[in-house]
Amino acid sequence: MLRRQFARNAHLQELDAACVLGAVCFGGATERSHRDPRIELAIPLDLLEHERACVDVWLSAAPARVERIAGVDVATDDELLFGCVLTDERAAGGLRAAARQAYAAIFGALDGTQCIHPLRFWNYVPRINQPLDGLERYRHFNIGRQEAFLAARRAAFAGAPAASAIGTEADQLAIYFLAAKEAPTSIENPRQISAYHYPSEYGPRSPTFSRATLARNGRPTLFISGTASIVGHRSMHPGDPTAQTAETFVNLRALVQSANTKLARSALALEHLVYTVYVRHAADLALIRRQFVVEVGEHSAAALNATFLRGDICRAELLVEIEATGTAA
Ligand code: 3EB
Repeated sequence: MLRRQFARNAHLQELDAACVLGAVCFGGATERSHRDPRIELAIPLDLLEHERACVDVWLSAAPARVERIAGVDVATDDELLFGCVLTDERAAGGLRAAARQAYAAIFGALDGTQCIHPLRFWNYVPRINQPLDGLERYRHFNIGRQEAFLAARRAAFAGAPAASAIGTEADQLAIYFLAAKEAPTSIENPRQISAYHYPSEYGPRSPTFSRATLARNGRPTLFISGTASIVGHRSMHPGDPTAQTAETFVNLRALVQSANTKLARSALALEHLVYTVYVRHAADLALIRRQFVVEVGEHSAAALNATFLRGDICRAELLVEIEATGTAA
């Protein structure tokens, strides 16, 4: 379902272009060496390791078609759907309204397709940690997002899709997502309070996401949400990027274990997942990468394919956030 490529030596010739739903580029524009992606989106975050842009290519099993519904670009083969929406905050009337409108448009679009069940949302939020009217901008985003889920009668608590929310320096709120015909199974982490039940000290409305989802279309695919050094609801190891990375992996391991329990076999392994690592301070890269390699193995597919990006994380004390995706063996 996901192919990760480094653009300058992408070898996507063997891919059937008709089955490419979308391509997401990090670290600059690509050279379009991949063939005719259905939707192409550039996320304005700097790559910390590779000189070449990195491209995540989302594939379906059958030929896809592209549509634009209510301002939302979608590509679908009727089993799986990739979509994205960019929202100008000023035009929307603020970040909270931008989040609400973006999600309302997405749900409106999904309601008109065969793929009504969102699996995974990626949220790139301009200046996520800055204050706005006495409240952190991330918390405004959470209000608008939850309002949209509730207004659309979508699961905003148990059963919510997986997600991540990362800060950018861009002007637009960028959201992309995958949805499917089959509803996914949501997975929570026994070490963490569900984010949708966070106490109000983290904002008036809780974040709307599950810790992971397991999609059952074809071979099961696990989508692990952005995962950080949080135990219960508290941030752990402030100021220590190595310990935060290690704690994050205790959480990731717990999620992979839960997924394997649901699948009733050990089909998913940490060292075979595809990771994106968001690093708050570029100067911490070496320490975070060293611990990452300790966790996944130096010569693993995971170490080879991981992408390290400079990005802001939604609590000021968090120095690293890690997301992962993997298809069951
Ligand atoms: C956390 O566990 C860290 O608001 O969509 C991770 C994944 C986080 C998703 C979101 C936020 C989000 O609370 C932050």
